[in-house]
Formats: sequence, structure tokens, C-alpha cells
Amino acid sequence: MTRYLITSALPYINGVKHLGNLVGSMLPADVSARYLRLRGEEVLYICATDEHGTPAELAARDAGLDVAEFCRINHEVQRDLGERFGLSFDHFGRTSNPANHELTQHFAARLDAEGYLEERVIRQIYSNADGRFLPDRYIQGTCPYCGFEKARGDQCENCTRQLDPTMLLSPRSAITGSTDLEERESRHLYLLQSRLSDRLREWLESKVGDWPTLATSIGLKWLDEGLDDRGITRDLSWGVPVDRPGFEGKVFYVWFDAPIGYISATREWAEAAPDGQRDWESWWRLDRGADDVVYTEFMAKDNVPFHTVGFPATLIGSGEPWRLVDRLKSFNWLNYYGGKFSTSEHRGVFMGDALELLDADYWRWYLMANAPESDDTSFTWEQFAEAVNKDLVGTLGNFVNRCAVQVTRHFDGVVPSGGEVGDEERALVERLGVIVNEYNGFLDGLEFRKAAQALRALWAEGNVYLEAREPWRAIKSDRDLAAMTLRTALGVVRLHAHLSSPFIPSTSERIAATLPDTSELLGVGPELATSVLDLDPGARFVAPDLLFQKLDDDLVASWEKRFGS
Ligand code: B3M
Ligand code: ZN
Repeated sequence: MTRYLITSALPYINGVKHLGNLVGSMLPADVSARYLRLRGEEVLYICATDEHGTPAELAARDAGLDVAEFCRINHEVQRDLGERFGLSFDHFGRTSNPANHELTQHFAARLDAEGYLEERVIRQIYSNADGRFLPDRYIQGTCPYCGFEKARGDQCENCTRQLDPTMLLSPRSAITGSTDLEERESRHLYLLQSRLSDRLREWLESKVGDWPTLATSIGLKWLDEGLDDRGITRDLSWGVPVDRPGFEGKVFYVWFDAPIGYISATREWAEAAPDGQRDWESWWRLDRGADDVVYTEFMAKDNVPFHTVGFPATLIGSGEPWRLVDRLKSFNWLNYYGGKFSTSEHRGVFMGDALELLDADYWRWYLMANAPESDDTSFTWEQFAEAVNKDLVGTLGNFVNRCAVQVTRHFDGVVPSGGEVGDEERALVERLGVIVNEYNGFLDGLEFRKAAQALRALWAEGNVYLEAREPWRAIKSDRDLAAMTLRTALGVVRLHAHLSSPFIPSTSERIAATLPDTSELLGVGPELATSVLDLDPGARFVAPDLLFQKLDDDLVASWEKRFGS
């Protein structure tokens, strides 16, 4: 039997994540994990905070905290927000934990033993005013290619060319602005990726046509440009120490240890089991049973190179039989009114803000129904309100509410008995079956927007059915017909509760709680459609409180004003 390992890109520790981060990694991974669990599969959904590197140090400094303390606090903040967003991680770990230190050092030792590491003395930029070596991206200057004045030492954001800090014209420290920079020598470890290039290419080419083109093309582009050997150590104090003579005071590069965090968080998950019955290696090592695992990674497009080249190079180069990613789902950007969401400028809507305004399901629905799968997309408050008002309030909420009103008013809140199903019901079952099939297919294929469309179509069928049978009219002339109609409609309510749970889990639970036998539904197959005719008459139906609040123009305008547009 297949087991499903799911990881989402690890949220960086420097602050609360914005909706763009959420929709590009953790949220779709969660929808997928929930869907597979619903299908009855064995799923392990792993995530963690990515805690090392200069940005963490700088954020801690800005917050006036020791970096370890800063990370401890912010891990907790992110863990809590994830929980409130309904992200159903099996484990939410930390890359600064001992397991990750150990595994990172293990991989470095393996790569060394296989001949893929080399010590090199390089000249690096030291900032006298900052009292530290400056990582490439903290050196700013003018791009030698396009003249952009705020190019970073690693890359020009304007023309996207990869740079070396020494190529920058008029370089300065991005931290203090100081131009008092000098080159100094420093010893570092290099991962000889170039020697792994052929094996990486062979592996990646086997994914063409299977993964989103975005993912394979980004990875292959890196290989085509020629893989540079990559420095995997840094002159920093916060991180995984390099235990090697001459490397005192140095740590591994954050992008070396972060993906290893997927594995170490799995190990933490196993070690957290009270009965010691979890086996982390069986999820990751082909020699320990991981050949029945399908491993899926979720990430935004800027993380793709590290997952198609960097991390696989570590795993392959170790010479050990690690499971490589089987399915890589990458996302484009969600922008905020056409501009970028920005953590540093606090532009856009962040997970904490969002939950202050509305429950998670409003956001989950909007974000997934508009996920930036094939193109960048823009968040606007108008679009958000439209998705909420049309789909959640007008379609799903309205349908459940209409059923509730009729059943309460005419049948005392009891699932009505009597009446015979007819052509209308048979046609309904058939349409539902087709849609359920599509829904599954899209979720199997990780096509979230299409899956959301199918779910919306499923919700709409409830209203179409009520309009066709008009139980509010039938009740006056043919009580049995009204009874049968509402019983069927409640069966549709139950189906909605079941199948909507990957997207809107807490609403699904609220709807499920209205009927006693919701837990009878199993799996996700099209045969579920006939379940709408199987509801037991006589059971109590407890009408739910209003499921969703309509977002009116004034409210939307006030949010637009508060957050900027
Ligand atoms: N922390 C995401 C980012 O900050 C990065 C992902 C790591 S995945 C191993 O862009
Ligand atoms: Zn440029």
C-alpha cells in the first residue's frame, strides 16, 4: 500500500507569514493532506520553522532579543497561527533542534566521504562598520549588466542575473549602508555540485511532463547554465556548527540545513511518539521500507532551485538510499494589488491580521480557489469579498440555510420520512457522481483551482435541486414530496460536509454536526453520490448558526483603507 509523505516549504522564522507565503506552500499541502486522509490513505504531513541564517540574526537584533530566544518565541507564534488556520501538520518542528544539527552534520560527513566536499579559501567582503563578514545578499550596489542601483550581491532583482558581490559597482553594506568594506580571506566548504550534474539531470528529466513545467524548467535551466560548486558554510555564530578543524566559529549555510529539516522533523515526529512505534526511517530511506512512499513537496517558485538541485544533490551525493521527491508542486506569486506582498515593508495581509478579521475558512477558500498555479495572481479586497459572498454565503451557506429553515419549520427539525424518489433525484445523483469524480481527479493531480471549481459546482447542485423540487411550495399540496425532497437535500448537505473538509475543515465540521450519521460516509469515490438518498429518516437535524457572514461594501472599504490597496 502506498504511503504519502508531504512537506511544505519551511516558513522562515523572521516574522509572521503573509497570505502569499501561505497559499504557495503550507495551505495547498494541507488541502492535499486532508484530501488523502479522506481517501483513507496513510499520510504524514511534515513542516517546521526554518530558523538559521543572517535574516534571523538581523530580525532578532531588531527585536532586541537573543537569536535563540527570538526563534523560540517566533516558532511558537507560527505554530499557533498554523493551528488556527487549520493546518493539519503531523509535526511542526524546528531546524534549530538537535535532530537537525545531527542530520546536517551527518550529511556533510557523508558528502565528504564520497568526495563531494572541498575546502577552499575565498576572499569575502568584511564590513568594518558591521564588524562581520557580509553574506552576498547583504551587499548592495549597482548591477554591472543593467545598471540597477539596488542589486544584491547574489542576484540582481531587476534583470535576475546571478551575481558575485565583487562584480557590483559602488558596493555598500545593506545593513548599515557603510562603504567601509574590505576583502578578507576565509576558509569554507564547497559542495562539488558540478560533479553531480549528470545524475541530477537524468533524474530531473524523468519528471518532465509529470511536474508543473514551472518546476522542471527552473531546475533544468540551472543545470543548463552549468552548476557552480556551492559554498555550504558561513561565518556566522547562529546555525549548525561545522565540526572540522579550522572551522571554529562557522556554521552551515541555511539552505544546506533547511531542507534536511524535512527529515529531521520527521525524526522528531517519531521520537515524540509515546509508544516508540513510529519509524521515521521507513518514510525516508529506501533500505528501510520507503519504496512504498510517494513524497510530495509544495513550494513557491523561488524555492524550486533548492529543491530540484540543491537538496537532491545533498541526498544523492550522500551515497545513501534516501527517498527523493516524487511530485513537486510549485506556485507562482500571489501579489497584493499587483505589487509584492512584503514582510520587511509589512505590505499586504499577514496570517495574524487575517484571523483577526475572519475565521480561517474564509481565507482558505478564497486563497485556494484563486491559487497562483499557472500565473501570478493578485489579491484584492473586492475579489476576496466576491468569492466569500458568491461561493460561501450565496451558494453553500444559502443551501444549508434553506434546508435548515424548511426542515425546522415543517418537520420539527427531524429528517423527514415518506415519499418516493423520482427522476429528479436520479438525475441529481448522476450529476453529483460526475462532479465528485472530477473533484477527485483534480485533487489527485494537485490542480487546486480546478478542484475548487468542482467543489463550487457540487455546492451549486444543492440549490439547483431545491429550485427544481420547490419543497416550500410542495409542502402545501404534497407533504410526502416535500419530505422526500428535504431528506434528499439533507443528504446533499451531508455530502457537502464530507467533501468540503479539505478546503474548509472547520465549517465542514460544523455542518457535519447538524446530522447524526455524517461519519458514515467514507472515502471520496463517485459512489458517494448515492449516499444522498440514504439518510435515515427520523434522525435529529440541528440547524447550524449562520455559516458565513456576508461582506458588505462598507466593511470591504474599511479593510481596504486599513491595509492599503
Ligand atoms: N524558508 C522559504 C523562504 O523563506 C524557505 C523555505 C525553506 S524550505 C527547506 O523563502
Ligand atoms: Zn541587473
